[in-house]
Amino acid sequence: MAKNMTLLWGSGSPPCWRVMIALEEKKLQGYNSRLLSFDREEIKSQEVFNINPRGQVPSFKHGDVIVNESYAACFYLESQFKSQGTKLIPDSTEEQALMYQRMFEGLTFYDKLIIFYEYYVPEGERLASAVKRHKEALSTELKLWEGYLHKTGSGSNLAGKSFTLADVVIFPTVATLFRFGLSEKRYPRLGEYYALLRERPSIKASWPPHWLENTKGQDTLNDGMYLYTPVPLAHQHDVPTTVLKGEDFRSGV
Ligand SMILES: N[C@@H](CCC(=O)N[C@@H](CS)C(=O)NCC(=O)O)C(=O)O
Repeated sequence: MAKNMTLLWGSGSPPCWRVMIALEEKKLQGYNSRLLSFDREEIKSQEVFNINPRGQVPSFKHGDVIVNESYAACFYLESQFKSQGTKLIPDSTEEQALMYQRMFEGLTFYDKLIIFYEYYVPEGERLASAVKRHKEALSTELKLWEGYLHKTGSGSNLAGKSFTLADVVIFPTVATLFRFGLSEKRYPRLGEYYALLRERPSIKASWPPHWLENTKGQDTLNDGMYLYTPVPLAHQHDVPTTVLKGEDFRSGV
């Protein structure tokens, strides 16, 4: 039981999900889990600022130790609980090197999630040409990851045979893409990886609750460039809008 740990988190947030998977893998269930909505009153509340001066989630505390950045929290949990639960940093030189490489590439991958464009870019500043460029960049990025998974081989994890921190931090990005309609036909290796890992107990246990409530995702990336608009409360990552229409946006990523 991890009663001296507190995690403030939001449903469907990939950075929060990373920390939740790490906690599950390290057998740290029983932590004080606080699900917040992305409404200003909750996400910018004193409760969040007391832990995270950025007013963001994840906000994570272990005793008096605060580690908010999702990657930092995952590394911290692995190093503090090395011999507990799953060993998330492999011993083999090759696997370890590949794990670090993929983990940090994972940040670039996450940055390319065009589905959050509207969340981050105010209405008056959105440009059709920028969406097109972002879409192309995502497509190029996805091809890279298809290639990586092709190389590691069918049924393997991102850094090889073991489940590692690379999977902890990158799986939420992959799952988010499929939730938003990424085509398994177009990206079969990513589809296989997603299907394999979504059955993993740590991942099932931490599955975003609003995805469970509403099992149908969106076609954002599949049949057109429907962009994301934030809405209040727990369903914030799942509302389709058709703000930018036109031929440029009718093809999938
Ligand atoms: N670099 C941070 C990113 C955290 C982050 O962007 N959190 C988002 C949720 S996915 C958030 O709290 N957004 C609300 C806001 O910034 O107001 C990490 O990896 O932990």
